[in-house]
Formats: sequence, structure tokens, C-alpha cells
Amino acid sequence: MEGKVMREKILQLLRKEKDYVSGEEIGRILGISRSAIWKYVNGLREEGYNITSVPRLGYRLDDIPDLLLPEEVKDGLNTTLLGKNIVYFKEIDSTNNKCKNLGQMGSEEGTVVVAEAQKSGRGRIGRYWNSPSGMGIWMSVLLRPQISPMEAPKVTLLAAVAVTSAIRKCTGIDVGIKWPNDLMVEGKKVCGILTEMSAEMDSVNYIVLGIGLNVNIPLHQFPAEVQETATSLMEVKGGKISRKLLLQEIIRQLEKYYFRWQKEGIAPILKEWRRYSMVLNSPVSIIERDQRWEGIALDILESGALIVKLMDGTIREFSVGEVSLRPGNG
Ligand code: BTX
Repeated sequence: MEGKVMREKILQLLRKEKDYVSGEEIGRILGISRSAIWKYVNGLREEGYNITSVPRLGYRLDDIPDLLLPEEVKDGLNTTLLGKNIVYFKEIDSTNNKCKNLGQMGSEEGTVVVAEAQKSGRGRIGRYWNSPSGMGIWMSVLLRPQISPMEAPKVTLLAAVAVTSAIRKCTGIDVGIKWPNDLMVEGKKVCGILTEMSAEMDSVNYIVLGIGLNVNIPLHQFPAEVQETATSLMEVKGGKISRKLLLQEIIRQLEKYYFRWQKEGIAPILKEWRRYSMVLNSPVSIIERDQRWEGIALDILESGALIVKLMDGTIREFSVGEVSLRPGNG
């Protein structure tokens, strides 16, 4: 049996038993020697699994690491499309870049790329995304919806609703959506969404949905220039949060809203978006290239565009593009 498979089998046995499993028994079930078992157990320990061994009793799994290892994330996930295939990296340049490559190579829809750390995490319009190791969820999902390119911003809308729901469900934190692609807590950015696509004139080849969520980052570890504007769930909650459970819930919610979109269209999801929105009926200031607009955000359209009533009373539509939005009068 191949090493990786054996490692997983041993892990399965320990996980199932919850108490000591003797080396003899493991050896009998898997047909390997005691010294081989010892080698695999040590490998697992190096990955962060806490395994106790006692002579004559055997091995017991006491603690699993808070790593986003595929077998951990798949355990109890219960989705039918998203996360069936999970591609994991300790470190990568950008999960969106990797996911794009996979999209080009024909990987299956629902593939999730996840990394403990990103060296060149990307935001919109060439901006960076700070992605320190083991403290956040840095992930990308490969989607292949049969839509026209114009509809792609809907993926950002549904993802914002899905991730908001997942965070609320897992942590109880009152997170809200800031158009077009941020999730905020207490006025600070906790999550960013970067949707990219490959498309022909009238059809989408694939969409890469990138999500960056600050989970357990202490405030002092953020780069100086975002210390005032960024936060993490841990800072708000006052304690560490399981990244694994949160990632699982995000995948579940994404699947739920993705399927709902395909079945019922975007309208019911927009209803929820409005409920979670932090910008509707509030003063906003929008910077579009070098122009600045002040007004009150009135509504969001199915296209993802924001409707704003400007100071002079005119109504203007802002589409998700090269814009940035700030709370108004600032
Ligand atoms: P954005 O362009 O709206 O935000 C980027 C801006 O946010 C940066 O210019 C910086 O000011 C600030 N910023 C950088 N890092 C953080 C952070 N960790 N928390 C809060 N603020 C920050 C938002 O872009 C979309 C980000 C998507 C990131 C995901 S991670 C997985 C996937 N792979 C990848 O390369 N990008 C996506």
C-alpha cells in the first residue's frame, strides 16, 4: 500500500477508536510491521497530530491540528459538489492563481484550493492580500456555471451572503456586507472576496471565487497600513476560532447558495444581501478612477450594481469595477 494511503488508514483507525489501539491490532488490520506503524505515527505527529503512545496499550489520538488538511475538512462535510476535491498547500503564491491553472487544465467544478499561507495573496485591481500562515482561511473555489460573463458579479453577491451566514452560524459575530466585496465587523474589514473568470464573448469557461478571511490573526500582526482598517474574528470574539469548522461551514453555505442561484435565480439571495448590507440607506463616498461621488446608497441591482442618490438629487448606478467605497462624508 502506498505511504499516503497507509497514513490515512492509520489515522482513520485512531479516529474511529477514540481510545488506545494496540500496535498489534493496527499491524494485523493493515498488514504492516510495528516499526512501520511507529514511522507513520511520528510522521503524523510532525504534521501536528497529538498522539499518545503507551507500551502495551498502543496509540491514542488526543488532538488533531488546526490545519486545513483535506481529510480533516472532508470529514463530516456532507456536500455533493463543493469540496469533493480539495487541493491543499502549506504555502502558495495565491490560491486564485492555482485555481485558475486547475480551471484551465479542466479540473472538476467545486474544486477547492486552500493554503495555510499565501506569499502573494491578491486583492482587486493589483492590490495585495495579507495571508499569514495558519491564521486565516485563504481559499478559492472553481465554478463552471453556464452563464454569460455579465452575470459573473452575481457569484460575488452570493458568496458574500454565504460567507456571512457561515460566520454568523459558527461564531455568532455580527458580520455585515460592504459593497462590492468586503465583509466587515465593527467597521473593520475581516474578509475580502475576489472573483475572477475566464470567458468567451457570450459564455463563461470557469469562475474562480477567492475568499480571504482573517480568523485568528492578532491585531499587531497586521501590516501597519491596515491596522486601523482590518480585524480578525478572534479579535472580535476574544478567543481562537476553529478554522476547520468554519471552512466546512463556508463550503456548505457556498454550495447551498450556489444551488439556490441555479434553481431560483439571484432575487431571493439579493433579499438576504440587503438584510446583511451595511451600505444601504447610508451615506457613501465612491471613488471611481479619479472622481469622487457622495450620496446615499439606495439599492443593489441583480447585476451587482449599486444605486446611489447623489447630493444633487440625481440617481446614479455604479457597477462593480474600478471603484472603492467608503462610509460617507469622510
Ligand atoms: P481588496 O482590493 O478589496 O482589498 C485589498 C486591500 O485590503 C489592500 O490594499 C489592503 O489595504 C487591505 N488588506 C490587505 N490584506 C488585508 C487583510 N488580510 N485584511 C484586511 N484588509 C487587508 C479584497 O481585495 C479581496 C481579497 C481576496 C483575497 C483572497 S485570499 C484567497 C484568494 N487568493 C488570492 O490571491 N486572493 C483571494
